[in-house]
Amino acid sequence: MRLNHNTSAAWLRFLLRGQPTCRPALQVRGVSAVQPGTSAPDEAAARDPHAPPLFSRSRTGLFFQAQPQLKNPFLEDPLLGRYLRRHLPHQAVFSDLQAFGERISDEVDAWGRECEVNPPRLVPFDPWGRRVDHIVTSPAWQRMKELSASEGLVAIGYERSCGEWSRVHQMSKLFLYSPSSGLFTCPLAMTDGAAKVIQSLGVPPAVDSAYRRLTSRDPERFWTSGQWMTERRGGSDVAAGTETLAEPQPDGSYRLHGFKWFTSATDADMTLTLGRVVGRDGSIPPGSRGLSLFYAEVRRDPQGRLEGIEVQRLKDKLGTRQMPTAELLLDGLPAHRLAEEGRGVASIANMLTVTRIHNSVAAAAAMRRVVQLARDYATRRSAFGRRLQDHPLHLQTLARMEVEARAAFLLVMEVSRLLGREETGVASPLDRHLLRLLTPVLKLYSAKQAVAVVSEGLESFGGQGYMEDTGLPGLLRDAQVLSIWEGTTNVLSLDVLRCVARSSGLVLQAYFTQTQALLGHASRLPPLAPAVGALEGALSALGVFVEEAAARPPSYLELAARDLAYSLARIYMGALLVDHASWEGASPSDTYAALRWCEQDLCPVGARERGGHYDASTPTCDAALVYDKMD
Ligand code: MFK
Repeated sequence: MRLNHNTSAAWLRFLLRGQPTCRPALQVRGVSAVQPGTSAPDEAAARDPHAPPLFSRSRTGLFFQAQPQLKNPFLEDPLLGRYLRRHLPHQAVFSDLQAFGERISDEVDAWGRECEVNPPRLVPFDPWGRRVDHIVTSPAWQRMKELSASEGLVAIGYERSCGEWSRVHQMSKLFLYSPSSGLFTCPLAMTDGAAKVIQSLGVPPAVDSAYRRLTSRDPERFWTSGQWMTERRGGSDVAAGTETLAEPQPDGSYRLHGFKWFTSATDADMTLTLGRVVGRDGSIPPGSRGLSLFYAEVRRDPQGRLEGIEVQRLKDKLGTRQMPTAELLLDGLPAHRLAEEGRGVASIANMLTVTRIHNSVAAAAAMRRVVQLARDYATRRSAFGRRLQDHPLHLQTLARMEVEARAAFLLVMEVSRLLGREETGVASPLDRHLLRLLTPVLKLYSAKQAVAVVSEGLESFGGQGYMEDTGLPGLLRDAQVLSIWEGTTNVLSLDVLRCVARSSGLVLQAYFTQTQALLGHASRLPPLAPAVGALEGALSALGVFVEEAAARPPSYLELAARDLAYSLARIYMGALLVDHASWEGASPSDTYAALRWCEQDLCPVGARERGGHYDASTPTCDAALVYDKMD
């Protein structure tokens, strides 16, 4: 390529820009380029000329990089503040979040770190050879349980002191807590899910006391729950994967026999799990309709001993190491059936909704945390003669991360709002359809965003982002699980198709109606016009796809499922950003975020359809590509 004079002059100017021509680097006995903006220049300038040289055997140099500081995560999040000011302007909620944010930066974050460096371990035998299967957790993990109770991290959702906005209050609090929680948000998600299932079954007498414990603010009474769904045959295909058998007992209870392959937060006090009730004639009901829902207490005496459970081993995981995840042999575990026989999967549907929202809170919170730390670090770290915050390219990268974090946050709050409306009996049919559709969409999309944003965030700390003892790599390892548990991206994409089909398209109708409503006010505001235009275009492309899809074979829709879910996510997130920016209390940065978000391909399913990605020939071509052979 030949450069013309103007172009090469421009490149030359770029290359020379920022070179410290009029600001010579300090030269201290062989140590050059001490960066301004750090403590080193002043110290170096004040050095005694007779002092021993830097980096001699007794000295390690004067420069130490200032580390990123975690400040009160509530006060550091203007979007959360504005969102609450708009929708939930209760002083009590602000005070609660501010005080909790203070606690997180002052003490809780350090406990979370302790959970990471002092992970749980299994003690299978006592000194005299008796099997005890004791899961030893750190004192910090136990403090997290007390904190969760006293801060009402589950209770808020059930006390409902903010009415239909109570879930927004609860999820805001979890959003602040999650990255500092040492993964205690995992047992909280399952605890919340279990409470929700029990509540939706009318709180059967057998679990009344358990329900009150799960939703208690008293650390002495508070219980956590497990959610044992995964067996060796599989995690996604629960119907085919569940081999656990439930033997009816004369008193109406059951004994469970099976092998649970992935039981997270195994130190929980109780669990909900699935099994197949053995008939009088020894028959075992097959398939999804053969699954029933059971409640079991994990620790049945004050010493916390297990009955009918053997812990095979603790899992060796990429992340979430703070939390015990075990393989369990159920060998006659006493249990109660909670719902009608064969209604197991349908009965836990509420749990899936709640835990998937928690998963998304964790995803949005991980993004928010890494952006907060990265932007703080950019004020402390200098390179090439300037602070990182003064490098436009670095700032652009942080701004792109910020846009992703904002979009995810707004969708998390939207789905939490819908859940709150449903639970307080004020949800319209449109709200209920939206909740069903947006829950898997939110979960699958925010999890992917979290991995990408946290990975990008680590890069902004340079090599330090890769160092375990900074605590930063753990953010990435923990984010990676978010797209896997509680339904993988593809399983959730298929769930989107399923709820469209089961509602005869009503969930999509609700989606189009609500998205247009969100754009309504903004369409009159000129600064938002490009974003509104892009969203209207994307919505219309989506409409065309949906209309034509009705005549397509299931195989076509299955191939389109992931792109469809991504399109639903991007368009709805865009509409929420635009709606938020159109509120009179919004800031210019809210408008900027909406405009930036809407510059991407908002409807990938349209473009991919035009590219023939869902045609009948695609699986063959995909297989040929994936299994390409050496010539
Ligand atoms: C920080 C956050 C931490 C979060 C905690 C993480 C802890 C980790 C623990 C785990 O990972 S536990 C394992 C999680 N496993 C999954 O999420 C399983 C993924 N698989 C699915 O989601 C499958 O789609 C599912 C098992 C639900 C489907 O099974 P089936 O047997 O194909 O169910 P089917 O026949 O489609 O539906 C059965 C009933 O459930 C139907 O109701 P009806 O019988 O009344 O018609 C469905 O409508 C209903 N249903 C299914 N999925 C639903 C649902 N209802 C509402 N929402 C849903 N998502």
